[in-house]
Amino acid sequence: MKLYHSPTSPYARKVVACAIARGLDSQIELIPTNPHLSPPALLAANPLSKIPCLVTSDGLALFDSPVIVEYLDSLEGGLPLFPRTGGARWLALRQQAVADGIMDAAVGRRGEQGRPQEAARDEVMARNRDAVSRALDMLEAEPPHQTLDVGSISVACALGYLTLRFSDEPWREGRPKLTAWFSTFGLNPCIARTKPSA
Ligand SMILES: N[C@@H](CCC(=O)N[C@@H](CS)C(=O)NCC(=O)O)C(=O)O
Repeated sequence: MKLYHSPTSPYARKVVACAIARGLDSQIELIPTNPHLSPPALLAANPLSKIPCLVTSDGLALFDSPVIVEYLDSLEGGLPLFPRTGGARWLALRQQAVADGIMDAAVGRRGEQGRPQEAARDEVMARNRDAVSRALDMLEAEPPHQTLDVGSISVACALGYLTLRFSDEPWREGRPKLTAWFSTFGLNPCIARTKPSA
């Protein structure tokens, strides 16, 4: 399998972390990719020019990250990352959704950083900042379990991205439970081995 990838993309990190957690990472070749340059190989696989994009061993191109991690979960491997039934399943899926929402808002803000001020856009960026703050408060009220699943891995990747790109807006402030959760959860090899550096 081939994965169009960048080490600083939180979505790509989620995919690689899930692959490591399932013992599938050795089957995946990482293709370093800058999606903003729209490289032809990526466009041929994903017309949206976004990473991550996984090309399976059958040649099927899969995106976006929730689809890829569900595909990885369907392969023979270690423990399943999608709880099959019951409350644990919906909680894990909701955590993935909250984490992906944090990534969407934070990646959007990051893309706009350094551009000239413009009122309408600044308003959207402020909404993104507030959405992240509220989502973090939700996670503080109910942090994920230490169990490895798609929800906890996604949350860790979202927090890792905030740590990397928004060090001037420390998400840990006023969120002791989430901070403690992240410190312990971050010791898992799938999270420790995928930690991004600027
Ligand atoms: N919902 C997608 C989001 C992927 C995404 O936005 N990736 C960014 C990199 S962090 C990207 O490829 N951006 C390129 C672009 O927007 O043109 C997923 O979960 O995979």
